[in-house]
Amino acid sequence: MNLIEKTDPNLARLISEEQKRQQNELNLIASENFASPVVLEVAGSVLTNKYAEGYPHGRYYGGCRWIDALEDLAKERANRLFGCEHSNVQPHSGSQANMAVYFALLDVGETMLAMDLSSGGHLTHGLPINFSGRFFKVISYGLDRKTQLIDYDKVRRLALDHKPKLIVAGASAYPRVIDFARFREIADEVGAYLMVDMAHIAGLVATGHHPSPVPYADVVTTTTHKTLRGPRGGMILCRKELGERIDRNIFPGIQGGPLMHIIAAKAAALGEALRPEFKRYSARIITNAQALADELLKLGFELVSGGTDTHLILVDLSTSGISGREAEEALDVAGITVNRNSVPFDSRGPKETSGIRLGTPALTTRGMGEEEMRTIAGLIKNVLSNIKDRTVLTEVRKQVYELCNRFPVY
Ligand code: DSN
Repeated sequence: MNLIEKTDPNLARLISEEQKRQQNELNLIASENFASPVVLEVAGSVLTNKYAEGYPHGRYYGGCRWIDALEDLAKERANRLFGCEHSNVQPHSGSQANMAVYFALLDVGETMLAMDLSSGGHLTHGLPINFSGRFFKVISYGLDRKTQLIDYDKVRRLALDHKPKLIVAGASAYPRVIDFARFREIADEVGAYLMVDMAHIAGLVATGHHPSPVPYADVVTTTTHKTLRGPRGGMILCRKELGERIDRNIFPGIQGGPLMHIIAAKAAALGEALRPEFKRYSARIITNAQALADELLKLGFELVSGGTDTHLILVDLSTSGISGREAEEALDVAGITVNRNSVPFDSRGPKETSGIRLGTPALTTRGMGEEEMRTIAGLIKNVLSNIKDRTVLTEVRKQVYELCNRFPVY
């Protein structure tokens, strides 16, 4: 940091302010985490200087001998961690991982079946204004109104009616275990490929705390920075016979030069995830989420599906009189960072929403446990019962600051 301070104080100040924000606020964004100092160091290394278009031992640039070894290492660790035959560690993001898979398995205009965004899916699972919705014919499935779980019977009916070439499972706002075996059965019945986007749960899958999609899916995509706690980026895992098609659709299909500093940081994070400490961390993410959910329920909140099996909780504020946006903004003032989120069958639009999404990966990395989760549920209750009362918000802000002080991020 010293060098930046000397040479570019304006930029240094902005980074330092963000670092303070991360230390002094409670990060409950389900898709965020704190990468380890090693991952940060590797992501900031000289590897950023190297172009390496192509794949290990088949590059379009000279000087790639160490880069090749490094990408091989990342792939070998990904294969070992997830028990898969082939991995591609080059996707710059989860969206690009998904794009490459769609282009590998579908022609433009062909049909895919995926979960819609308002039920907990993702932009790249077929939102009409996303590339996925523009390039492909997308049929969407959602949740059962009563149980708020994936309506597998409806998925099957839609699959039988529309004969998709690809079925996509996986979500960005679904708190329960996903039944990948059931998805496989449905895909087999209609002769579809099955892709699982496990971005949110990758860390839990790595440690066996969520069933793995790898034995069931033709292709699995993920990001590397959520529960997996690596650098921002994406990754694709698949069976050997699909490997070449997938690789070609990342490069030269949709990407140019790989980000070698990020691929090295992925290798570092995958190495960390292979250690026993990560397994314990992963287990604590879930016990923390369940403690938070339990306390929120005791305090009278409604949770989508009544709780969680994972790192993620969806609080349904429909009957509380406040919207997701209002809740997000009041919590932000009090130093509690969350995101507004649609709830199943939401009557409000995506800018307003009727819910908030909470997740425990980041706070668990800080070392917080069930006791802190119960305290935080109380702070959330206090804020959301008094969203217009600045005195209450300021008082909660102080409590948040004190709690954060006890759990340094770095
Ligand atoms: N934006 C991510 C999330 O918050 O879940 C998904 O890409």
